[in-house]
Amino acid sequence: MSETQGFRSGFVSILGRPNAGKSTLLNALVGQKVAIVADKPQTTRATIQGVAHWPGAQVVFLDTPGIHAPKSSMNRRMMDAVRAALDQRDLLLFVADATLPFTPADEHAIDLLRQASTPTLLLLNKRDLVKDQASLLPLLDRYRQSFEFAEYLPISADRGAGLDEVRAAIVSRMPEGPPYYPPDHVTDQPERFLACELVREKIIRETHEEVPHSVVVLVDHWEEDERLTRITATVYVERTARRASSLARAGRG
Ligand SMILES: Nc1nc2c(ncn2[C@@H]2O[C@H](COP(=O)(O)OP(=O)(O)OP(=O)(O)O)[C@@H](O)[C@H]2O)c(=O)[nH]1
Ligand SMILES: [Mg+2]
Repeated sequence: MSETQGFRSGFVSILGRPNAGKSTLLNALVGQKVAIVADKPQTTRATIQGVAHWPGAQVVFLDTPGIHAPKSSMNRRMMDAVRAALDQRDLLLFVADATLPFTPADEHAIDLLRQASTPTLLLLNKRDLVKDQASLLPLLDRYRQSFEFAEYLPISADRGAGLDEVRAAIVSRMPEGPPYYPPDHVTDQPERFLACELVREKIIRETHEEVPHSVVVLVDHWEEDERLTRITATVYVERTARRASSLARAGRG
């Protein structure tokens, strides 16, 4: 009997419209924060890998930018990243916001699923914000009319509600195979990128209007001693009048 017999492993992409809660779900499934989260659309700009190590299974998740009609070159790059995340996946998770009605923009997002022909779970997120859970049924039906999902699960990624069912639905669809990564591998993001992302998250959360979308954060200095990691980063915004510098300090361990 081989060592990996019965072990399951596979690749799963998390897709959906901006602000649906994809990155929140990634963090919840992986069990730690690998992607930044904010209540503004287009928080995630590139695909972010997060690896979940569960008993008997390893799942390599890819979080993606929200599906939207691209208007700028950055938006086009974001949509290229979404399309790339559809390739060679064992399963897709389509995250939708339970508090919003079904619109043509949802139909447009689902068009991408049609091109992929990969089994897809519909995860109707933010169910904690819906007082009357029965009202979710017509919305689920509307999604069902548009596309034949493999399963329909109302969840709250934020609160962890319904995630046991999600994990079970994912694992049951992973092929048998050995783990792809060692147990301590959680993300492919370099520490420096994560530091920049955490600064960007705070800026997105604290600013409004055009600022959140024009922010770029770059690390200038990275200094580690036994107790502390000192990180100096510069925050760039599109207009020079808004240029600012920030010093972020993070404790280690
Ligand atoms: N009430 C509630 N809020 C949630 C839930 N899941 C996510 N949110 C909030 O929804 C907002 C968007 O969450 P994100 O995880 O950044 O959404 P996203 O789909 O990754 O967004 P983009 O990266 O911009 O496409 C944040 O304010 C989250 O805290 C949930 O289950 N319940
Ligand atoms: Mg995101």
